[in-house]
Amino acid sequence: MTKEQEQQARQYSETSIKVLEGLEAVRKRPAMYIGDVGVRGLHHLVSEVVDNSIDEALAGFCDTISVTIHKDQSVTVEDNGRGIPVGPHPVKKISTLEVVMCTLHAGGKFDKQTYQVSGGLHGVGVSVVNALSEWCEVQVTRDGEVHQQRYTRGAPDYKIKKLGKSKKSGTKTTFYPDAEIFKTIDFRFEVLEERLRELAYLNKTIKISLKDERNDEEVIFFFKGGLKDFVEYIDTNRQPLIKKPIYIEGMRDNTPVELAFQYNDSYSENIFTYVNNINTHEGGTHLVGFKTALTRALNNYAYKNGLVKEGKISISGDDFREGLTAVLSVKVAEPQFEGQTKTKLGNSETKSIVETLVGEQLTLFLEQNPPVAKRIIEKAVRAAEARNAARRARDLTRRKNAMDSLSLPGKLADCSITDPEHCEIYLVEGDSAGGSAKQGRDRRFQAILPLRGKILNVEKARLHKILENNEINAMVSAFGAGIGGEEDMDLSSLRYGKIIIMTDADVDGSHIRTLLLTFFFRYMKPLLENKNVYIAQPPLYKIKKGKTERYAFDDDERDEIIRTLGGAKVADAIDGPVDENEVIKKGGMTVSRFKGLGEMNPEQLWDTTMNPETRTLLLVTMENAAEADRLFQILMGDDVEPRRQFIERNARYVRNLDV
Ligand code: 0RA
Repeated sequence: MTKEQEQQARQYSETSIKVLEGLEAVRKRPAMYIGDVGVRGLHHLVSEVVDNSIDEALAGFCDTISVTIHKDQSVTVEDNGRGIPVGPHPVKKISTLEVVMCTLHAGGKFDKQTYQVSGGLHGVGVSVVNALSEWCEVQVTRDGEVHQQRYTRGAPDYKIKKLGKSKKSGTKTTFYPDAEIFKTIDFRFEVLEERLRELAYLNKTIKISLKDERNDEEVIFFFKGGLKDFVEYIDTNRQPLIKKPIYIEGMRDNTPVELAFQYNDSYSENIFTYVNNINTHEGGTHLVGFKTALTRALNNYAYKNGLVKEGKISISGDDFREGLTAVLSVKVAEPQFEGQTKTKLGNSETKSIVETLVGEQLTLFLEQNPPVAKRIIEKAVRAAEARNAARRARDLTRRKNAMDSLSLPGKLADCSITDPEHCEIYLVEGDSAGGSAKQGRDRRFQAILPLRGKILNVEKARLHKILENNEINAMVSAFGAGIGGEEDMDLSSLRYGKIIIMTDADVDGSHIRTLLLTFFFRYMKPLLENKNVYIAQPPLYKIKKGKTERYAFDDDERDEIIRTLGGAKVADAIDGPVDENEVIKKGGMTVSRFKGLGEMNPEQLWDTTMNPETRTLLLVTMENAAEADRLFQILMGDDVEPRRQFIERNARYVRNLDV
C-alpha cells in the first residue's frame, strides 16, 4: 500500500464508522424500526426493499420487480429501474450507494420527488434491512456498468467496486436476515405472495414476480385492470350485481385517486382504502370523501329519476353500502397518519379531493348507464326496508335485555374479579368441554361461555337475523361492548381483555372457530383491531404409558416426552407427524393425536391450555383485511370446492393464523 492509499483507507473507515453509528441503534432496538422481530418483522424486510423499487416504478422508470427466496433463506429483490446512484456523495464523500445502505434516513426517502411514505413502519429505509442482515449484497447496473458492494451486519466489506459491463439498468439487493436478531428467518411464501399481489393490484403498470427456490414455486402478478381486477379478486366467490366493477380514476391537486367498486349478493360492506400503497385500516378523510360522494350521487340520481318517492322511504349511506365491495387508493405527498395503529389518514384536503372527483365521475357514469344505476338503487331500497325491520328487532332485543336484571347470559360462568384488563372469557364448544373448562379454570379471572351447536353463519344473514341468534346474543351481552362497527361498539365497556376461542382440534372445531372469527370480523371488528381475540392452543399429541398421560404441542416435544418415558427406540421409530386417525402402540406406549378437549380432565386442560404460565395463545390479527375478507367468503360461502382447496393449502400454517 502506498502512503496515499493508506490514508485513503483510513479516511474511508473513519467516514464509515461515523455513518454506521445510526445503524447500531437499529440493531439495538430493531422493533422500533420494523415493529417486531418475529414473523411479521422478518417479512417486513422484504417489503421495505420492494417499496423502494415500487417508488422507482411510480416515478416512471421501472416496470418489473422480481423477488426470489433462495435455498439458504436469503432473499433477492431485483428491479429494472435507473439503479441507485453510485457516484461519490457530495457531502459524505463515499459512494451514494453506501450512504443509502449504511445511513439511517429520517423518513427513509432519499429521492424527495416521490410520494413520501411516513406512516406506520413503512419507509424506514433499506439501511434498516442492511443493519438487520447478517450479510447483504447490492448490485447496481447503470451507466453501462455493474457495481457491487457487500455488507456484514450493516458495515461495508469493501468499497464499491465494478464487476463488468452491461447495457441494462437496475438494482439487485440480496440479504440474509440476521438470526441473532430475528426469532425465525424462515420466509413464508404465502406471506410474501399476499403482499406482492396486493402491490400489483395497487400499481397496475408493474409486473411483480415471486419465486421460491426451496420448492420451485413461482407466481407472477400483473393486473392491467388495477383496482377493478382487485375488486373482482376480493369478490371471487360472490355473485356480482352488475356486470363489471365501476371504475374511477383521476388526479386532482396533484393527488392521484383510483377507485373501483362492485355490489354483490351479500349484506356486508367491504371498503378497503390505501394511501401510498399502505392499507389504511382505520380509514380517514379519503374514506369519508368517498362515502359522502357515493351517498350523494346515488341519492340525487334516485330522486331525480323518480326511483324513490319523496317522503316514502329514506335511504341512508349504510343502505347504499350494503353488499358493496370497494377499493380506494390515493397517493398523498405528505400524509398525516393518525389513530391507534397509525393507519387513519388525517389530511383534511384529501376528503374534498376524493369527494369532488368521485362525485363528478360517478354522477356522469350513472347518467350514461341508467340500467346499472337502477339496479344499484333498487338494491339500496331493499336494504333500507330491511334496515327498518332490523331496527325494530334491535329495539326489541334491547328492551328484553334491559328487563333481564344484569342481562348476562344464563350459561355464562363469570369470573369473580371485574377489572377487564385481567379478565378473560373462553368461548368453548359444547357443554362437555364447557364443563371441563369450568372445573379447570381459575375462576377469579377466567370466565367460560359454552356455545351450544352451530353458530349462525353471518355471511348469509342480515343483521336482524343475527341479533335473533341465541349464541350471538349470549356473546354480545357477555362481552358488554355492543355489536356493529366502530360507531356502534364501545370498547371501554368491554368486560374481558382477552376473548379466547377454545375449540376441538377436529374439523367441527375448526369450522366453529371460523364461524366465530367471521362473526368478529363482520360485526365486532374493533375487537380484532384492538387485539382482544385469541385462539387457545390445545396440544397436538397425547402420549400414554400406563397411568401416565402427557401432552405435546409439536413433533419434537412429542419425541422428547417419549424419550423421558424411556422410549428412545419408540421415538426413533416415529418418523414425522402422526396422522389424524393413527394410533401408535409401541414399547408399552400409546401415541396418538389429541382430538377433543373433552378427552382431558380439568387439571390437564388447565395445565396444557388455560394456565397463563404454560399455555400458548394465538393472537388473531388483521394484517390484510382484503385477503381476510376473501378467505372468509371462501370458507363460509356456498361453493364447496374453493373451501376444500383453501383448507388444504393452509393446513401447514394453522399455527400462525392471521385473519
Ligand atoms: C434516487 C435516484 C435515482 C435512483 C433511485 C433513487 C433508485 C433507488 C432504488 C432503490 C431500489 N431500486 C431503486 N432504483 C432507483 C437515480 C437518479 C438518476 O439516475 O438520475
